[in-house]
Amino acid sequence: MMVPTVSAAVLAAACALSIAGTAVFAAPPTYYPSPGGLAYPPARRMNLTENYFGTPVEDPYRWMEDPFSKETIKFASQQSDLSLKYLKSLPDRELFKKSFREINRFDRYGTPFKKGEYWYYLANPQGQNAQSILYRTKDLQNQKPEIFLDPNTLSPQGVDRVDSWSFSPDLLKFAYLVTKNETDYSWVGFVDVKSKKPFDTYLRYVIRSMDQYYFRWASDGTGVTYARYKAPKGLSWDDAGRNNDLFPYEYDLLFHKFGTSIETDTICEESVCPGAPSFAPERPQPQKFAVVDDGKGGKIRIALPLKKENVFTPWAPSVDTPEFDWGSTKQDAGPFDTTFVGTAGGMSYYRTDAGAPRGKVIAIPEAEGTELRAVDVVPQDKELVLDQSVQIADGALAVFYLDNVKHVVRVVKVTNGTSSTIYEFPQRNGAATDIKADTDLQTVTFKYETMIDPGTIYIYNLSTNNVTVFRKLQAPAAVAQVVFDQVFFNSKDGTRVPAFVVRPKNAQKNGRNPVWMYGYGGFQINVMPTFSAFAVALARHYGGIYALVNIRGGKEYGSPWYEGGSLFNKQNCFDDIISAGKFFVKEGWTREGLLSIHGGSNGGLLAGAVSLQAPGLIGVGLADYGVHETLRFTNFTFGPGWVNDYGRNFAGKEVLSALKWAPVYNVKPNVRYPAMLITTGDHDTRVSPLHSFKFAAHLQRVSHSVWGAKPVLLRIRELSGHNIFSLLRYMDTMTDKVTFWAQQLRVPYRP
Ligand SMILES: *[C@@H]1O[C@H](CO)[C@@H](O)[C@H](O)[C@H]1NC(C)=O
Ligand SMILES: *[C@@H]1O[C@H](CO)[C@@H](O)[C@H](O)[C@H]1NC(C)=O
Ligand SMILES: *[C@@H]1O[C@H](CO)[C@@H](O)[C@H](O)[C@H]1NC(C)=O
Ligand SMILES: *[C@@H]1O[C@H](CO)[C@@H](O)[C@H](O)[C@H]1NC(C)=O
Ligand SMILES: *[C@@H]1O[C@H](CO)[C@@H](O)[C@H](O)[C@H]1NC(C)=O
Ligand SMILES: CC(=O)N[C@H]1CO[C@H](CO)[C@@H](O)[C@@H]1O
Repeated sequence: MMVPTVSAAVLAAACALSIAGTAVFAAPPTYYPSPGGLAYPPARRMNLTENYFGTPVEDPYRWMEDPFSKETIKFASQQSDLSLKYLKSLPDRELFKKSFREINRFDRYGTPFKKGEYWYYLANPQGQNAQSILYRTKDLQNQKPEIFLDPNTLSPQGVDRVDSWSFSPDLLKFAYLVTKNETDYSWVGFVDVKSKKPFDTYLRYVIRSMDQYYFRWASDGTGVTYARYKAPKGLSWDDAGRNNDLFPYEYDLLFHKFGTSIETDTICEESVCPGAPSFAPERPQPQKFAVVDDGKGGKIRIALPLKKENVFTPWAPSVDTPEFDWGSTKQDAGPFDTTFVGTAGGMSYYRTDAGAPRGKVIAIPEAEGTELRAVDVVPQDKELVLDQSVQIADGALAVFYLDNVKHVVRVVKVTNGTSSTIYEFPQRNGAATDIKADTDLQTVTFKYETMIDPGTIYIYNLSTNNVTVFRKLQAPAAVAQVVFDQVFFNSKDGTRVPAFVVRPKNAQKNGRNPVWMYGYGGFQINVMPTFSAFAVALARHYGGIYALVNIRGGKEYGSPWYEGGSLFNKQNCFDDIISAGKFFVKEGWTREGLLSIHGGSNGGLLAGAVSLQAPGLIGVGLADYGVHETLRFTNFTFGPGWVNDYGRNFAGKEVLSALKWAPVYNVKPNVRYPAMLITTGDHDTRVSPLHSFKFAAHLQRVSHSVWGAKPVLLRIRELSGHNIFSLLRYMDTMTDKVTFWAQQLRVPYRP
């Protein structure tokens, strides 16, 4: 969940922007019929021009920002009918879908963890369930564990995924949090651990997080404290999420007493919330600061984040739909990214970038006072980037480094303020995922996978100082026909950028291979080489090359990699992936026009912007749930939390910088743009569908000014939002994309 960083005063300033009416209204383009007989629904243009710091900017489709207007609803439903009809008519759709399902047919497991006498873990037998099932067993070797909770029974199409959970301190009760129709609204249910029977009621409109900041058991066992969004106006619970009015910073902390109705849940005060955190989220926190070595002989003062328990995302995306974890669990990027690791021996450990662009672990005494002196316990490495760290015992941490975007896993012993490596995991060609540490057992469990190996789950045990294998996932047979590789190329400004590549073993450098590029590039999120059944299927059925490009904006090479791809440097993200495309052409793998770009959310913006900037190079743009309206984004749902990446729309230089690449404001007449499939969901509470609506309307309009324009489809998925966690729905949406892609690039299906 993105934490907003903009204060109310700042938002008010943003709203003071005036609407001027003086700019020249663009002449309507020449009228050519739409491609393939596609009759785009008409979209009214308003005469509306806004003046941003002296630059007039037209916004003719402003009316689409109102999700409740009849006009918007009609526009959306006509676009939806048009795109669905088109996509359903594509050949090979059923063939691909069937085969993709087969390629996904292998037993999936999450990493195990222990609570009381049971081990718990997720599994999706043969990948045939929409959602993984939570099993438990007293003996990990037992091949016939009992089902503890089956999310597939919770909603008709298995859309609703159990997202996180929490055991009561006495381990007798279990609460699980479910994302509702892929939105950011959740509900919570309760289970009696012993009998596995549900009890009490369901909580609604709950914030999608169960860390102790938002969810806590009453110490006397009588109820729970939880964070609840204001219910959206005019919508029933069943419809919640179908609008723009989820304001992530407007919520209450409530106490729910077991045995009572949620209608009587009370807003939390110290007196009514037994065992609740001693703070309510909206009240000011006692802020602690630490003084950290800046690495150059000086000191920096940093704010410390709240101490959170070893929070993990139990339903790790790598179990089911790796491509769709669009930064949902990452906190907003501050000037120095600092995260809590653990507490031991009177010290607290934090991972930070302060004074260490590649990251380090610092220790701070557990003392009173607000300005505490930190010591570096795991200093910055000369080359590797310290991605994350977890505590496994009083004096032991597991440290996950990045070596050119591949994980190096080490265990370090910490004594008297310094550390030494006691164990290094032998593999270093992939990604460590689904990491869980347990300081009682003194273990860390993780999965180690690559793009063509679904991975093996390991349990590292401090007392043996070695790993044992919990499960090895069996790769589908089709992986025998592909190779996995990493390449490096230079971007426009000379920066060396890596890309992971999955390609058919027999691919020749004959310029005839279609290339599918994927990127994200933002919010300090690293794109790791996790298993991709899709990359395998693409190679198998279309001879396609899948390239996961580690463009700037993530932290693949530490904090400078993020700074180099955000705010005034955002254009570097686009240049990086365009340079990747040129590299694949130059190397002889493909040719101009046979390349495509795909991304979601911030990566949807990438796909949109790059399709506009490199129309000859890119043949198809696939922009999912994208942020295309990067001038007015702070006005909608989670937008205020994104200003570190896109700029603040009340700050002159930042607006003028964003204006150069903002997709909605850069569609030009007389350009033959790539074929575009713009996907959004009617329940996207994170990035409102209006971003995609406006972008599609602009593209469809200018396509009438170009002879031979390519199709522009706006696909609006139903009961769908930003959190796609159902394996079956993931397969559906990838089938839409790949069949459109193949038709547009004229790539035949190979049975
Ligand atoms: C947000 O919406 C309000 C109401 O439509 C408008 O007055 C304001 O200018 C918008 N603010 C921004 C930053 O777009
Ligand atoms: C657009 O609005 C402005 C200001 O109200 C007006 O001067 C102009 O004539 C209008 N243009 C069109 C094409 O209606
Ligand atoms: C711990 O480190 C401090 C400072 O470096 C040193 O003075 C002290 O002797 C050390 N203690 C032990 C037990 O090594
Ligand atoms: C860790 O190793 C010790 C010593 O072999 C063993 O007793 C313990 O059960 C192991 N822990 C786990 C979680 O496997
Ligand atoms: C550690 O475990 C691995 C795999 O279980 C095994 O191959 C290796 O020999 C072990 N190493 C030691 C030092 O025991
Ligand atoms: C398809 C699906 O699962 N839809 C669900 C959306 O959310 C409502 C309210 O939770 C459920 O009733 C629907 O089943």
